[in-house]
Amino acid sequence: MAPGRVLARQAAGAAAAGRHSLTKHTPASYRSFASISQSPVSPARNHRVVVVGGGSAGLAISHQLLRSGRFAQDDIAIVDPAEWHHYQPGWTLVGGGLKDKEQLRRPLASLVDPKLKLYSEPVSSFSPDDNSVLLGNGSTLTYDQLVVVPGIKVDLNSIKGLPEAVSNPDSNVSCIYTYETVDKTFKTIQRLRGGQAIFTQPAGVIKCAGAPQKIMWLALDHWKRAGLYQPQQGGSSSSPIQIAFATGLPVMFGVPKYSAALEALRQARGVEGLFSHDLVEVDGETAVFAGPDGPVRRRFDLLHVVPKMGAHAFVKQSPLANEAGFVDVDDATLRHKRYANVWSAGDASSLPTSKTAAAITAQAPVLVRNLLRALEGGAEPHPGYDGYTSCPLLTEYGKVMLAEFKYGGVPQETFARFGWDQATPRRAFYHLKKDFFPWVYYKSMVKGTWGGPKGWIN
Ligand code: UQ1
Repeated sequence: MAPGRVLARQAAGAAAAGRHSLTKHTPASYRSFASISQSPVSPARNHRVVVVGGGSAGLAISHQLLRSGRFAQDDIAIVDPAEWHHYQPGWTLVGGGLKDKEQLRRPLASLVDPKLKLYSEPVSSFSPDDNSVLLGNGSTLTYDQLVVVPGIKVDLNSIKGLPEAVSNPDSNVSCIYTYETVDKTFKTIQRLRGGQAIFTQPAGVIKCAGAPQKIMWLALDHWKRAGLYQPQQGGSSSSPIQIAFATGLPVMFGVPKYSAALEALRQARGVEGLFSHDLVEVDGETAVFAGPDGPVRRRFDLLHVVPKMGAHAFVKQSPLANEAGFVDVDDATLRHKRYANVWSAGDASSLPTSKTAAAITAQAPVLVRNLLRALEGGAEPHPGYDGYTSCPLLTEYGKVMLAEFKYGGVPQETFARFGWDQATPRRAFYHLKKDFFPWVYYKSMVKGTWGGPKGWIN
């Protein structure tokens, strides 16, 4: 997961934050400026590095590049139309009533060093053969090196009936994956007094693959404390609330070690598992799934939906994309497989690992090192990324299972040195997730000085 991708542009407002000129030129006004400078077409602005995306990856990478000391004013540009940058890993905590969503966002412009040039514009298209990027206002940027990190799109429209259901304040349907809908989740959890609760996870790639069940574990704990949930004993269902986890996957989690621990929790806590059930429609108070043997309809009293996600159209339709629409980079060097001066990381990339901010702490230094080598004369990139990613899985209020792993689903646990098995949920990990990570993120990670499990860098 990575924050900062609310691409719907809002009024300029706080984005100005004093340091950058975010004045937007319409194509027409741009042409009139161009004609004053007697140029028939919009002049291209050249930057040594153009970074597309001001999310976790974009900010960490641009500031790490800047801190190398090898760049002058405006050598590096960031392109992102978003007014706000969001700490999205905190949205599960908002859904569980532990944080306010407003606390987790900052004006994007306030996070961008004044030595970087911020273009508050969407990208229209990439022309990697010409080393150029066309912006939504009709202007063109050219570059020596391009970093493509715009994240992925959370697609509420991928589920029939979902946009209407989540935006209806009276329905008990919500989603922690968008800023607009994240705070509805806790309201629905608080007002449910009985009946069937269903939490879904789609088939296909999503960011933070653990979040769909994190919110379920918090809800379960909330209802348990309120006396509304008891695990079913021997098939009896005296519990006022019943809980089902309906996932498009055949298992609880993609990494066998943590999947086994989560499956044991599911059984011990009496949660019904609907595996290989992919939500396709919300029809009033009925959820419709593509099940293993055909359509399955289940009535619900509360529904938490995780919709499908995928590449932004401007990436998918570009020469940079692979078949699935992700930026087609080498798994270890993060360099594009066909364009030697193009790089990617984070959610938009093809890297076959779980999409999280933790992954970016390991990816960014590798990308930066290799890009700097390329700028200096093309030494072969270093295959330094091993797929590290992490999912701090909230299993109840006060406990987190800190899943950490690399390519191949192989555990790589930072706290093994204390003799801890990280499949066991712990209070210390809860405080890392709830207090330390949000703090270090804005204090350090977006400024390019946080290396995740490696601690402070630069
Ligand atoms: C991390 O650095 C980080 O970013 C601030 C997270 O937040 C989203 C994480 O979830 C994790 C696991 C890390 C990795 C750092 C350590 C110390 C394990």
